[in-house]
Amino acid sequence: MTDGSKAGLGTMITVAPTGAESDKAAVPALPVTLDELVTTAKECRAAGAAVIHVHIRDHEAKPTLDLDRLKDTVHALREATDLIVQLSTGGAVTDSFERRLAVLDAGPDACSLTCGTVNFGDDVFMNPWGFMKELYAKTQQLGVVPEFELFDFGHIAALHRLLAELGDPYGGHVHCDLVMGVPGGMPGNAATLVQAVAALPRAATWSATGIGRSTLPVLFAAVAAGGHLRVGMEDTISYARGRPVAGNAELVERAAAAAELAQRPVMSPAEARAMLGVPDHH
Ligand code: KMH
Ligand code: ZN
Repeated sequence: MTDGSKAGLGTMITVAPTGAESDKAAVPALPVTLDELVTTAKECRAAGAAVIHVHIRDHEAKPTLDLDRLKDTVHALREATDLIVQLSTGGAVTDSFERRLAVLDAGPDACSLTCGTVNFGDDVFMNPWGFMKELYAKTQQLGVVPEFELFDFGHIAALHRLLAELGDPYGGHVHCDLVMGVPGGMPGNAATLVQAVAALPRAATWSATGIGRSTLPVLFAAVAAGGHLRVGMEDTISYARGRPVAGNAELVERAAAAAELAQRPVMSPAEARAMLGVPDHH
């Protein structure tokens, strides 16, 4: 079981505003330009987010890992907000390992690090052991704080192995994100969440996100179990049955309201930095 010693502080909300899967044409509210991303980031900060998990798009709104664009994005988000900037190293399922490793050269505060391969709808999200190890070692060398993305129970076993072989992350603290309800990964429900949390490294903190229809069950289960929250249009584009998400901020507002009701109100970015061991680059 996690010891929960840092979980009592409040609720850290991460917003994942864009992702690599939705099409701008089909989802007009999706932030895809740098301006749209910065505007979303400011709105989500005001609504209670402390961390932003970033995927970027090119001039045609297609997913890209272009290094110059990533650097500009990190810079612009730091200028406009005090959010912790977490770049995705998952990218899109079509991105090469080389490009995904190079994401860290953009100098983010933090990055995602998925702890194993998983079926991803009709695709496969590839994260073999050798790649995981290389990516983790690079986070340690460059001083980027990883968030361990766990889509399935085998990923939790791989995380234990990674920590045993390569030691603590930069910043000295293990923070995990349970990504639940991906077709091919663990289901998004309360019983699965409780089992997954019980299997995490002892001193780890954790957040959870439920994809699509599992968004609300996972959100409420995570709040009840003392976890942190990730929300955003990367993970769901429906606010309610038949009602598309109007913007990321309303998803953050809903998560913040749930945290407030549970009497674990949202953490500021500064509080989240202290919990995660993320230095302030401002
Ligand atoms: N887009 C998914 C294939 C991450 O950001 O690290 C991978 C993903 C995970 O979104
Ligand atoms: Zn992502």
